[in-house]
Parts: sequence; C-alpha cells; structure tokens
Amino acid sequence: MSGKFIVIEGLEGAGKSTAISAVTQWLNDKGIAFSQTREPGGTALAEELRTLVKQVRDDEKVTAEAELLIMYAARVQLIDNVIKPELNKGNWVIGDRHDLSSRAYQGGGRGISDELIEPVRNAVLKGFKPELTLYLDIDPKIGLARARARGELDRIELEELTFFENTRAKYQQIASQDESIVSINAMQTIDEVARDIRKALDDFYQCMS
Ligand code: Z5A
Repeated sequence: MSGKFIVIEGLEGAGKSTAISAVTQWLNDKGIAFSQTREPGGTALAEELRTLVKQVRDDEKVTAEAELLIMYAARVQLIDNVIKPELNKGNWVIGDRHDLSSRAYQGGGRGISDELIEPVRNAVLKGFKPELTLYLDIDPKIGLARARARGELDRIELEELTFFENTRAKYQQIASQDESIVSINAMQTIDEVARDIRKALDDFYQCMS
C-alpha cells in the first residue's frame, strides 16, 4: 500500500466538513490523487447501517453494544471494499471519522469497556490504522450549538451534555498517547483552523520524505 490514510475526527460541530475542504485543497496543491470516505458509511451496506444507527426510534432502545457492533460492521465493509483498494492503487484516502470515533463515543461516551472494544477492534482492523489523524478539539457546548443551528439532530446528537463531555475526554486521552494524532483547537476561527491543518499536513509530508 503506498497511499496514505488521513482521518478527520472530532465532536459534532467541530468543523470536520470545513477541515476536509482544507485537506482536499492541500492535496490538490500537491497534485496527489485521493478519494474521500465517511464513517459510518461509504459503501452501499455501510450507508444503510449509517441510516439505521442515526435514526431516532421510539420502538426499542438501541443498546450500546449493538451501536458498537454496527459501527464496526460498517467499518470493515469500508476498509475491505474501499479504503484498502484505494491505498493499493497509490491514492490517498481522506476519512471523515474512523476507529477513533468508536473509542471516543462508544468507549468514552457510552462507557463500553476496553475488554469488549479491543477484541472487536483487533478482529476488524488487524493492525490497520491511519497514518495521520487530525483531531478537532472543541468544547461540546460550542460544537452542539453549531450543530443545532444547522438543523434537526439525529439520535446520537440528542444525547445529554455529559455524554459529549465523556466522549471529548476520551478523545483527548487517546490523542495525548498517540503521536499519529494531531490535536487542533477547533474553537479558533475557520481560517486559523485551516492554517493549523495545513501546518500539520506540511509536517507530515516532510516526515515522509
Ligand atoms: N459515531 C459513533 O458514535 N461512533 C463511530 O464509530 C462513528 C460515528 C464512526 C456520525 O455523524 C455520528 O455517528 C456522530 C458520531 C457517531 N454522531 N454524533 N452525534 P456525522 O459524522 O455525520 O455527523 P457529525 O459529527 O454530527 O458531523 P457534523 O455535525 O456535520 O460536524 P462537522 O462536520 O464537524 O461540522 P461542520 O458541518 O463542518 O460544521 C458545523 C457548523 O459549524 C457549520 O455551520 C460550519 O460553518 C460551522 N463552523 C465550522 N467551523 C467553524 C469555526 N471554526 N468557527 C465557527 N463556525 C464554524
């Protein structure tokens, strides 16, 4: 595999869509061929799972464990059918969320133990991981206000503030222990965030060459 897998992560309203524009502009400037993915989603089956898991439902409770397994079912479909084939062609892949989301939301937010998450991760990922993750760090109060201003909230976005605070704490904890994750202050202006993203990409590119 010669392409690189770069992932954008963060709470809702952190500005992932805006960050992806900055990354795609940087790749275009460098003349690097790439494709984009999102999680959950990115294949026909994974998109159906995305719709199911985001749907607000009053007929039954979605358990934390079912939510976790749906995320990984969608992920394995995407990795095997899209991400790895693209990387094998030499293309870069830009991911809107990946495995770190499950560790933060299901591990931190839902409180699922590592004893359950780790075997599932290992079975699905088999050591596969992004070369670079850009984690957009934001206070959930600010992120949720941005998300609310945009329109209707999905099932996960309707969670209590403590859910997002726990999710953020897990993001921060994992990011502090993994050198492939760069934390970016997403509470700055859009231009400042874009500047920090370009710098992180420049540093990454320099380390590669
Ligand atoms: N999830 C999970 O639980 N476990 C998993 O393993 C995975 C996912 C993979 C996926 O939703 C949901 O699934 C998500 C996590 C969960 N649920 N929640 N809750 P998603 O990824 O499709 O949706 P999202 O995270 O909710 O994305 P989002 O709300 O679209 O966030 P965003 O892409 O970061 O936001 P944005 O559209 O770029 O920006 C939001 C608004 O803020 C927009 O109007 C911007 O113009 C504005 N903005 C952006 N940056 C700035 C700055 N710097 N200043 C001011 N305003 C800004």
